[in-house]
Amino acid sequence: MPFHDPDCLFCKIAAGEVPADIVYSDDHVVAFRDIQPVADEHILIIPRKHIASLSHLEEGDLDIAGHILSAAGKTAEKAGIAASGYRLVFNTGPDALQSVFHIHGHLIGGQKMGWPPFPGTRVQHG
Ligand code: DGP
Repeated sequence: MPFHDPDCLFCKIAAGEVPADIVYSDDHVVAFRDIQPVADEHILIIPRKHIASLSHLEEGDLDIAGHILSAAGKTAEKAGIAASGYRLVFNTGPDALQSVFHIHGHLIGGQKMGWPPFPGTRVQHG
């Protein structure tokens, strides 16, 4: 898989080819506001390297995973939600409704949230 996939929307955002409301960026990641926010604050954190999903992370990408997690706190700080709290969600695969196949953590906050995060009854196992 090449570092930059010319057909990938989030690769284009990382390269500055598609505009986005960028909150934080460094050599490894870019964090920008989601175009369809589900919370008062909703920011996507992506690696600059094209990786389709969490399931496609390889041993050699572990530093990238660390950079994404490390950027979450810095991004939350910049967005002013570090103290009030936030979630970092990685929709992965069809059940989770992943729609863009370039790893992205949804950093959501700016309001009180519920748990569990989905409506309906919890499935009982065992
Ligand atoms: P997911 O469904 O987990 O793959 O999330 C993809 C998110 O990407 C979704 O919440 C909407 C967001 N999104 C899609 N296209 C764009 C875009 O062009 N710009 C921005 N900022 N966000 C986008």
